[in-house]
Amino acid sequence: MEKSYDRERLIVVANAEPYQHLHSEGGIKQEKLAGGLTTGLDPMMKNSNNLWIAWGRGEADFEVTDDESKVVVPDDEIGYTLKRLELSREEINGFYYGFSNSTLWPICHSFPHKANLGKENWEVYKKVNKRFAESVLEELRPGDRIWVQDYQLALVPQMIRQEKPDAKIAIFWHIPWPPWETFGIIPWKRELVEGILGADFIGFHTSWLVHNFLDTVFKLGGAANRDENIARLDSDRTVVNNIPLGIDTDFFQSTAKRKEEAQRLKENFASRKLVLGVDRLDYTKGIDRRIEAISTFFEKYPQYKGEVSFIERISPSRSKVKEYQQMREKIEQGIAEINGELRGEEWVPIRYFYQHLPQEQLIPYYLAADVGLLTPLIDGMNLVAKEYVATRDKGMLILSEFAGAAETLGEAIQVNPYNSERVADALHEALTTPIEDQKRKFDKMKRKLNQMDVHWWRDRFLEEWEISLHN
Ligand code: GDG
Repeated sequence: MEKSYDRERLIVVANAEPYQHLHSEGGIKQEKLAGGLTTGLDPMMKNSNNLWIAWGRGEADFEVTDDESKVVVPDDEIGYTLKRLELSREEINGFYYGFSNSTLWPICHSFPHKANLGKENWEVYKKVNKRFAESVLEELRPGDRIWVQDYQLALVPQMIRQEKPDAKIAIFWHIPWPPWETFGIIPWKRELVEGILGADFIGFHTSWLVHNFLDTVFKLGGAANRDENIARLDSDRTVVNNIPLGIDTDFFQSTAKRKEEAQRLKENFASRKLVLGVDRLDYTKGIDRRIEAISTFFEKYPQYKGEVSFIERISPSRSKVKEYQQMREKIEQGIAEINGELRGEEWVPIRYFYQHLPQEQLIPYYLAADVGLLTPLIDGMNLVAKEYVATRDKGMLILSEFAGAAETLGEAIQVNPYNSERVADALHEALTTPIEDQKRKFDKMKRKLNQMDVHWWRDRFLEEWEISLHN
């Protein structure tokens, strides 16, 4: 049965764009950007008259847009419209590197000591949120649904609501929502929560994040109904729900042609077993702790020397920020120490790659690895964990209990990423689990991932949003 929202135009508003345009030898080329948010939303935007509004940051982005800053993407299939906003250097520094990534990111991931609480960045954040809101208002037609994405745009729902009280607005928050005593540190906490509550409907990945958000509303003096998941501050009621982002399982399961590449990879590593970590460079991903755990593992279980190799694929991120450069150095030093101490003639304990790969090129790595080791200190979801499982029929997943994905992937070996002894034991357990048990666990996890894939997520979000409008 066709639902009313099938006919309505979807306007996604996100900081990140799904495609960027770059100069290449053969002219301007379009490149798909892989990040958690863009890989999740791109499939649901295709084949429609939908609109995505985002910051255009590719070097040739504005050479391909029309006089309304729009371009149709992707250029090789039926696409949708991408409208780009150009940000000045001052806006990029204050809004993106500043308030978004140096204030909200550390606070929401419960690293308050890393947060910059300077007022200047907050002022720029407000200004840029206003530009996004105005860009939506320019486009808005009756019946449109405005779906705001993530922490960079927290004020946009309320800014649109003030101009268009009847607009249909929702927001999905892709990163954690911290406990009150952490969120409360932000001097502009009330403005931020009021901004978000301009939406009719808010989605988080997990139930505990919904709980934290409702608690924040309550502590700010608002009404938070925990049975019906309803929040109200100085606003109309907003429904809050957990709808975990899924992946495009069909894409990850159509991997037959990648099996040969996976085989070649395996042969290159001169190891009986491979353990894989894939992360964006970030302190939340717990990469340095993982390196420590690998060292503990070889100390405690020396029988695996020469037998097991770790592959650490790190994708560059925020590389202009000094702290991220230092983090990279520390990780590389840790890896060099372990390799220097333990490596054999052919065998290398840790193979490290600092490079971003297009998503389809990650598949041979997923296929080649006997164990997936994803141990973020905290993560809204962690899509890589889901992708690793979806690609394979058997194997073992070791997953941080502080990743949102742990709420769905209960059959993974769940670990405290700070406890290197526990991670080392989990590795031993994973490497000795009989194939039949592995298959059983993977079968259960895959069933859930197939059922709760990215299309389910989109439909579920739109349905729940629709219901929230009528209650
Ligand atoms: C944020 C939250 C939340 C492609 N090539 C590489 C690579 N990709 C793709 C992966 C995956 C995505 O990027 C990474 O997603 P994650 O969820 O693992 O992590 P974040 O980028 O931190 O995403 C996160 C997500 O938003 C969605 O809501 O799950 O909690 O932090 O699809 O296939 N990833 C890496 N290297 C590559 O070369 N690491």
